[in-house]
Amino acid sequence: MSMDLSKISEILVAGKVDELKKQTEEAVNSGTNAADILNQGLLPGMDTVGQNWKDGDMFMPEVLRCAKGMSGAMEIIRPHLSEADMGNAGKLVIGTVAGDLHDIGKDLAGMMFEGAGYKVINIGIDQPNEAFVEAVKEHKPSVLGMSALLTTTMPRMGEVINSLKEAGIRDEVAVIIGGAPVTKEYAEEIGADLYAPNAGSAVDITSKYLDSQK
Ligand code: B12
Repeated sequence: MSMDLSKISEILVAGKVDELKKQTEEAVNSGTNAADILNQGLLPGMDTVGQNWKDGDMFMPEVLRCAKGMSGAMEIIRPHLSEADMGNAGKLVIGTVAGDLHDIGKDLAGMMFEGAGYKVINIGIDQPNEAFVEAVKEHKPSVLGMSALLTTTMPRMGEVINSLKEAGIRDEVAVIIGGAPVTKEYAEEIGADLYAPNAGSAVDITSKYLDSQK
C-alpha cells in the first residue's frame, strides 16, 4: 500500500524531525517505494525549504531543523535505494579546507545538494589539499565544493585547484567555493568555476552550470 507522500513534504517543511522519521519509517514499512518517498516526499519538501529561505520566509535555525529532518529520513530510506535512484542530478564531493574547523555552512550546503538529488560525499573539516584531490580521483564527482570560513584558510582553495591541474583532472570536475569571507571575485581569481553566497542558491547555480556544459 502506498501513502500520501505530500504529507512527508509537509512534515519536513514544518521541521518536525521525529515525526518525519516516524512517517518515513511507516512509509517504508507499508511497502512504499523508497525512490518515491525521496522524489515525491522529501525532495519537494526540501525544494520548498530552499525557496522559502531564498525568499526570506524562513530563517537559518528553521532551515537547519528541516535539513536535520531530511538527513534523518535519508538514513531510513538510504538502505532501500538503489544506486540508480541516487545521484541522478550529479555527484558532489564537499569539504572544509585545511586548518579550518567550521562545518555548519558546509554541511548545510551538502544537505541542500542532497535534498536536490545529488549524491553527496562529505569529506569533513580540516582536510588537507591532497584529500580533495584524492576524493575527486576516487569518487569522480561532477562537482567539488570547498568551504572556508577564515581569511587565513581561503588560499587553500586555490592550492587545491592547482593540485587538480597538476594531477590532470581539473577539467573533469566543476569547482564551487563558498563560506562567509569568500566572494565571486575571489572565485574568479583562483580559477574556481562557481561561487555561491549561500547553500540555497548553490544548488541552482551548480545545476544550471552543469546543464550548460552538457
Ligand atoms: C560558529 C563559528 C565558529 C565555531 C565553528 C563550529 C562549527 N562546527 O562549524 C568555532 C567556535 C569552532 C569557531 C572557531 C573559530 N573561529 Co569561527 N565563527 C563561527 C561563526 C560565529 C558562525 C559560522 C557559521 O557556522 N555560520 C552559519 C553558516 C550557515 O554560515 P556559513 O558558514 O557562512 O555558510 C553559508 C555560506 O557561507 C555558504 N557556504 C559555506 N560553505 C560553503 C561551501 C560551498 C561549496 C558553498 C557552495 C557554499 C558554502 O552556505 C552556507 C549557508 O548559506 C562565524 C561568524 C560568521 N558570521 O560567519 C565565526 C568566524 C567565521 N570565526 C572566526 C574565527 C576568527 C574563529 C577562530 C580563529 C577563533 C579563535 N580565535 O579561536 C576559530 C578558528 C577555528 C578553526 N581553525 O577553524 C572569524 C573569521 C574571521 C576571518 N575573516 O578570518 C568569524 C567570521 C568570526 C569573527 N567575526 O571574527 N568558529
